[in-house]
Amino acid sequence: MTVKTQNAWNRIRESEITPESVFADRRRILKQLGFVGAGTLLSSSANAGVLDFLFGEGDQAQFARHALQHSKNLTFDHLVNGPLTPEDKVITHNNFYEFGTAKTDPAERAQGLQVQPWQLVIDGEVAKPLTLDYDDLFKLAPLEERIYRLRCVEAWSMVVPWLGFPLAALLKRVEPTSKARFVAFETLYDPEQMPGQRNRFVGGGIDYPYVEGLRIDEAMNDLTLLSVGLYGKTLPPQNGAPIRLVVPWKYGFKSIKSIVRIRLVESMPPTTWNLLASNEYGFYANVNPGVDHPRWSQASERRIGAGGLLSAKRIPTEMFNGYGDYVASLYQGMDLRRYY
Ligand SMILES: Nc1nc2c(c(=O)[nH]1)N[C@H]1C(S)=C(S)[C@@H](COP(=O)(O)O)O[C@H]1N2
Ligand SMILES: [Mo]
Repeated sequence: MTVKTQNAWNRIRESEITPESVFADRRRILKQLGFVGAGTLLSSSANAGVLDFLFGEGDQAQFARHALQHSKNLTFDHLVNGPLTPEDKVITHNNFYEFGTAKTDPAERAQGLQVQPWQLVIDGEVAKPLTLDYDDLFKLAPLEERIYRLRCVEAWSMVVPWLGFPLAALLKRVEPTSKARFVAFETLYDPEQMPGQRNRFVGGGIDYPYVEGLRIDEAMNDLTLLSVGLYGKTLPPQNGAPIRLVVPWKYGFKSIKSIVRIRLVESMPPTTWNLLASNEYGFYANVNPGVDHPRWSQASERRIGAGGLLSAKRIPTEMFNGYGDYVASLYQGMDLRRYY
């Protein structure tokens, strides 16, 4: 349920995160319509009503987030090299192509996402299939805060305090059969709510729904998290409300958002970015500074801090994003150049 609120973030929203070109364009339109003279501030209170009328900003109520009870899991903290990425950056610099391909699109366009009711189905090669409602998502296991690095294949990274529980806790409950060798994930398909699913250009050419997958041993690894929140509260839509995957040793595109189905399967499931460009994105997608993306190096990354992406410092990228102690054994004997 969305609730209209007027918090500080909402008030600074227009000037902070609207791309400069869009901002200038609105100004031009308003000027042509005779609403503002040169030098008039677009967001002045005198023009606010006109803005609401023209662009519906007044209806774009902020998605309501709730505080979540949790404990802190410090097990992996020693692997986090550097300060947290500030919350305002984590929730305004996003990849969620269902809402558009620009980094600011999800925060601007996803605020109305309906997450209640929600259904998450877990089925396939399991003894006890399960259907979860919205409230169930928060009761499956005790919620932990885990601070993880997130490394996007585009060579930027963040440090995020997620709230969630191990995917393994959910998988154990449905009792995978001996045939279950992979886990397939699927994002909500709802073109009415997701403009990128209505229009191929807006959605970056992806065939929706967005799908992802893990090998079962990767899925059962301690690090693999189902996240229902960040920074102490439920997830905002742009970060994958109400529930998303977080796999910190893999490129960010494996961490699929707004999940409606988890299916245990016998053979390797198709994955969205691999379907789109198999020479650029593999099934495994382990962070690996030694294997470059065909169009750019993966040797270093820009860590997004208080200044955002533009002032972000370049730092060396670590094998398995620094989580090798926990996951390198999963890939023993595998040629990671071939299985990228
Ligand atoms: N359904 C869906 N999940 C997605 C994406 C997407 O476009 N659609 N983008 C992925 C990519 S490329 C990254 S880097 C992360 C970004 O997560 P964040 O916006 O919470 O930082 O989400 C991943 N999950
Ligand atoms: Mo990404």
